[in-house]
Amino acid sequence: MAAQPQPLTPERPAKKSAWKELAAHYKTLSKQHLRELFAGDPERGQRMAIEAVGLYFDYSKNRVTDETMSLLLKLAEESRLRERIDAMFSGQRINVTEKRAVLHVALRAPEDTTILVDGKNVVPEVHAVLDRMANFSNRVRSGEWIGHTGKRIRNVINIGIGGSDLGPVMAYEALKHYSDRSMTFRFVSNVDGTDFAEAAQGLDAEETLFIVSSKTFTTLETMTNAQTARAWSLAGLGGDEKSVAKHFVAVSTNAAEVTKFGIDTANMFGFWDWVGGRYSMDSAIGLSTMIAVGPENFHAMLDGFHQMDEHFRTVPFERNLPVLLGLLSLWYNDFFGAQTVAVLPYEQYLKRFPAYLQQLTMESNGKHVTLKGKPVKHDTSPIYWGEPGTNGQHSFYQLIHQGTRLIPCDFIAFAKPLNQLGHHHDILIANVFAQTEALAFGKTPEQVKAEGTPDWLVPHRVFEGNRPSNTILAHELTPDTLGKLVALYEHAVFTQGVIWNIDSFDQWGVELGKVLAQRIIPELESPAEPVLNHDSSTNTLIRRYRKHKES
Ligand code: G6Q
Repeated sequence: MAAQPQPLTPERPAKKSAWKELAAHYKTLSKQHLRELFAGDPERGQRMAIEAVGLYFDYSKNRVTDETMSLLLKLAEESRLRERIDAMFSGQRINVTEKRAVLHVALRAPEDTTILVDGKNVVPEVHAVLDRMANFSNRVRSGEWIGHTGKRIRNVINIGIGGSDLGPVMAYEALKHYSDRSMTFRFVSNVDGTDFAEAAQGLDAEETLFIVSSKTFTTLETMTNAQTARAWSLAGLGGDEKSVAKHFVAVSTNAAEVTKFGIDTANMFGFWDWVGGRYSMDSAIGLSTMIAVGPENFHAMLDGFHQMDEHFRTVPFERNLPVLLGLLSLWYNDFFGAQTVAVLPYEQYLKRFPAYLQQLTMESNGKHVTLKGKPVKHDTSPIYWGEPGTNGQHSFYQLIHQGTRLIPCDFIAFAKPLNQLGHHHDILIANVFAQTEALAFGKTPEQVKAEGTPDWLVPHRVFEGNRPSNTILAHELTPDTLGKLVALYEHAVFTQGVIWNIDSFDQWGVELGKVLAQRIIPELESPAEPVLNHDSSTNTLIRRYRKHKES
């Protein structure tokens, strides 16, 4: 058996000197209020902000000093982050438990780049697939690709789950402004039949194309939905099996299973085992995105990704956006004990961005053992959550402002609106700035009293402040900016994974889910009463469900 690959940083993070220094530093720093930090440092708002690849990143409203930042950067150095970045970009098998290279960066590498996996340059293959995708997308968009009965395709339904769904949905919603409005795009992920039923609702099978997106092409939910789609499509097309070739295409790494399903491999768009599901929205998994916005916009998005990749790969850590974003969130997670991070895009088109980030961050860094398989002695990924502003302000922001938990927030905003309506945008952006200001500085009892508030009400109206946030400000939500934003978080996740010394690229917890239900399905469906060997709770629930089914 091949020897287990040796991690590059065998040491536990907590044993690093920077970690110990940060722990000591936390004791004094945590007593300081952002009000004092700003008052004592008039340049703070300018100094603790950087602009790179078109993103302005203001981290001054974090509970950090220059000393904190240099200790965090020292931690990155001691974790040999630079070496690990180089290892990823050069195609080393840094996904140690699956013994795979991790090369989503190759998906957006320009054509003349060389990235070797087992001695073979993978970039030409990437571009070959992109060219095929562009050709296909153009044919669908122009009406040249026609359905079985000669009608043009007006509806596209992507069937996939997890990484084969969240990226496509998020990107479609994010780039809707750039999409072909004469076409309808829908996404089916859940095995709950309602998802398919609602997606197909009102659509004409003659005008509907299904993209079955599954890296493995064995995922229970996707295969169940794909079979249902096949039956639905056939029913609407007079049952002619030949129609499948015109109404189904596949995105997968598994040609054998695609063929078994009845999709011609000529209509299959491939990718590679070095692309993780949650890192695949810019691979062929993005086919629905490309059909929606066109190849040119898709390439602009790839270019945005690539600009951030190059920034991450080459720029010194103290000016490196993903490194800083990753370190700041680690600071709260591991030293302040913060459990969560709120991602708050003030951009309606980014409404699915928090859901997308939940998978990216938590599936990557929700790990309990180190690269060597030893239990970690520190917290790994925080819980990511969020909603677009200003909606969240009228619900959960109460807890962020006045609750008992520390919730670091990432505010994301764009200077230029995509839909200029009256002065909506000034109001929107005023809210971003007001929120971060209020979170940082709060409102003292003296200020509340000065407003004429009766004494008994004062405590209720006090805002402690000292609640940290980042502000990411970009010019406009374009395909290129979207690529940069996604790559920003991808590499922030990478930075954290390196410091935590975990494998950010496997997902054994998800694999378990893929097999768990298989045992119970026949017990729910068998006509004869099954012999059940679960615990007493599960056995009772199964029997109760069977009774309901009969009634
Ligand atoms: C992502 C995960 C997971 C995966 C889905 C779908 O990193 O591995 O979310 O994307 O389980 O898998 P398939 O694409 O193989 O259907």
